[in-house]
Amino acid sequence: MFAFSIITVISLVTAASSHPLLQPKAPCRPMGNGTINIGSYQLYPENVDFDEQSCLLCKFSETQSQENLGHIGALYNASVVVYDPYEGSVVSTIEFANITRTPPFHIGGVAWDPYLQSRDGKSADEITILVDAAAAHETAGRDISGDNYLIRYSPSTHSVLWSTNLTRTSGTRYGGPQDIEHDARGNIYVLGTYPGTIQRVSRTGGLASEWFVPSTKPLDHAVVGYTGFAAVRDSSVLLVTDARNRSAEGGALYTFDMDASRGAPRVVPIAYAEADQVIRPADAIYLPRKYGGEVLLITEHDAVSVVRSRKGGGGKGEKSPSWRAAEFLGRIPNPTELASSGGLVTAAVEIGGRVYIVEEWFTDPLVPGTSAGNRTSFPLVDITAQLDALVNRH
Ligand SMILES: *[C@@H]1O[C@H](CO)[C@@H](O)[C@H](O)[C@H]1NC(C)=O
Ligand SMILES: *[C@@H]1O[C@H](CO)[C@@H](O)[C@H](O)[C@H]1NC(C)=O
Ligand SMILES: *[C@@H]1O[C@H](CO)[C@@H](O)[C@H](O)[C@H]1NC(C)=O
Ligand SMILES: *[C@@H]1O[C@H](CO)[C@@H](O)[C@H](O)[C@H]1NC(C)=O
Ligand SMILES: *[C@@H]1O[C@H](CO)[C@@H](O)[C@H](O)[C@H]1NC(C)=O
Ligand SMILES: CC(=O)N[C@H]1CO[C@H](CO)[C@@H](O)[C@@H]1O
Repeated sequence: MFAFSIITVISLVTAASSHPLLQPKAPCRPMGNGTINIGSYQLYPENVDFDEQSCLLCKFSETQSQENLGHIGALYNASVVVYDPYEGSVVSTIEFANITRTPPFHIGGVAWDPYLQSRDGKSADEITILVDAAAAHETAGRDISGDNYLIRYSPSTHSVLWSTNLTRTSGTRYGGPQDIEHDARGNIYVLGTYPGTIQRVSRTGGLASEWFVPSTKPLDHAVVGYTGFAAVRDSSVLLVTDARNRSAEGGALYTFDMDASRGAPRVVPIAYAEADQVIRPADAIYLPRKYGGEVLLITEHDAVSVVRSRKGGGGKGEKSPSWRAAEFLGRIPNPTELASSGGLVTAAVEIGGRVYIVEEWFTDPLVPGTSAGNRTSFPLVDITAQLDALVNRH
């Protein structure tokens, strides 16, 4: 498992939202079908988020990392590209002084906060950005040196609202933050992969608290644990994938209750139609809005696994899926032509009713003197038809 990073998820709204103010001004226009090719030199996207307020895509870019041992001080191109999927054009690129193209930094995730109340009749729009030290992802957690930061950014004023140093809380005990989520109460959650931790930060910034850290002493950070998380909109359910399954090959799925003062994982048993099936979480996970938080996409680099929450056990009138148990619906493979060129599936995103997978190339040689390889076009592959077929077949 090398150099994977991130993934973030942010666009789910249940049909019967209890927060009318949180609804977008108007639903984003439906997208036409087919792959979207984003023309942007050295974009190397890791993480994509669709902003329902502006209907723009916040595209996160980070350098692919060089695998050359002994050359870990590789160059980085950590920026956030704002992309208009309807016009098919890059709107702007957000760069951060002393972070963009500055070792050791990656940008580990970008997430639009879906819970901001509108102020003065104007919709508020803020995004949370995770800046992480690259070494952890290049060494599968053996080297967790370097600082990690959370940045709160306002796209409307083009300014950094605050930033906080996550390493002040984690120290040298655990590392590899790579995903962000928000809850309705104004908390930001940061997932760490080595060996699987969750920090919590207030929407107004300040020092991160340790919301979940395994009780194992000493902690072994040379272990690949949590890979991605996804919060069910308007619910306290936070889904977390783990690369480990202590009883079998493959990974595991957990829920956490975001109303709790401390996080506690609870296994989500998954029913498989065939005995040898298992999820293999490798990167981001995603709950497409069109399925109301009931269908989860788990990216596995060579494919996307699709699982669904089983009905029942939700209590409180079951407004949102409980995720107390799940069923495996199937797997959508990465298209062969992309897989054979080295493309790996790292994230998924819904835009205007269609669902896409994000392709990353981790092993392209760097263009000398810059932070990334020479690609100029990056596909978002439309998997809507395959996904609908899997969901409707079962
Ligand atoms: C995609 O769009 C084309 C042209 O609008 C249409 O003919 C085709 O049926 C669509 N395919 C799917 C799978 O929606
Ligand atoms: C960036 O780093 C340089 C050199 O350390 C420093 O002088 C400058 O103030 C920093 N800029 C910001 C925006 O932090
Ligand atoms: C961030 O926190 C770490 C751990 O406390 C510390 O070593 C580092 O200097 C801090 N970074 C900055 C810029 O203060
Ligand atoms: C690990 O996999 C086995 C077999 O597929 C399954 O029964 C078990 O629930 C899984 N454990 C976790 C924690 O998901
Ligand atoms: C891009 O890089 C690859 C691998 O280094 C190389 O084979 C290819 O010719 C390059 N393409 C361009 C347009 O420079
Ligand atoms: C997406 C992005 O930020 N691309 C930039 C990466 O950095 C190079 C300079 O090294 C720019 O030319 C790219 O536009």
